[in-house]
Amino acid sequence: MDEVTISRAIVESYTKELLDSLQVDVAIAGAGPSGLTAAYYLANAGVKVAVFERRLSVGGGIWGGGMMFNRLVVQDSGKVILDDFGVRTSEYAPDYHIVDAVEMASTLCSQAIKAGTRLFNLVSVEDVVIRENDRISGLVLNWTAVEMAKLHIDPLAIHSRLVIDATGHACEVCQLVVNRVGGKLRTPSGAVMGERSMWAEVAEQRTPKHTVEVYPGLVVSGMAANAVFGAPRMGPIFGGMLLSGKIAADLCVELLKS
Ligand code: 48H
Repeated sequence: MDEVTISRAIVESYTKELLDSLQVDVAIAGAGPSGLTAAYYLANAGVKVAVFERRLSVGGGIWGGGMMFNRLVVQDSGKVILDDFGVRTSEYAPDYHIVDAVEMASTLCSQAIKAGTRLFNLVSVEDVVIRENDRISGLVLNWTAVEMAKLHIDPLAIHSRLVIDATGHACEVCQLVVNRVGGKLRTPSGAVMGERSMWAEVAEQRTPKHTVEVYPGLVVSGMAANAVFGAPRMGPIFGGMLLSGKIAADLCVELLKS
């Protein structure tokens, strides 16, 4: 085996995929449960989709389950989506299904990629691309290593017809729109309203409802949707994250038609 051939194979293959992702239909910031679910359904619908994930591992808050007990709970509506992915669940009580967090994280990731998602880990979204009509038209990216080392190195940008903010509690893309673009979000206050304390029942109802186009060209999903609209957190029940990812995908498919 020749080391240079191994290196060439890796560099060429990665670069080809990155080049092919400089213009996509949908760019997703964050590869947690909502981002991966959105990517899976988008890719299955034939949409060109790329996910950019800051961390080395994808799956966001799935892996650790509740307080490091690596199990999660989903409702019937979330189970339907896990069935689509081929993730096994076991019924604990009516409308409460237990899922192995490690199986869920690995399967969501594997299925999203097999469906055609381009997934770039170790890449952080540090800004948005904005156009005259104040439309979000892409993402500004840098290596996470650059971000961590605080190196003074300029980023690169990709263009997309739509962006999904699936960055979880921090709702980083929406924060960028408010703080850097000076944009008014489609929330009652126009700003990021901030996440509230835990109330699983209400939070789970609100996540799908808040999965909307929150700014022209920008859809918000998952925990970010609750954070942006001032809704409570829900703890380790993940049906809302999965449903939100699917709703975000369906919404993008509709928006791409216009
Ligand atoms: C690139 C980024 C950036 C960035 C962040 O936190 P996540 O798992 O998000 P969701 O919304 O899919 O799921 C939320 C869920 O995991 C959760 O935290 C719940 C249900 N909490 C309830 C509670 O009560 O606490 O994933 C977001 C991903 C992470 O992997 C981040 O590393 C990544 O987004 N990310 N990636 N550029 N600027 N910011």
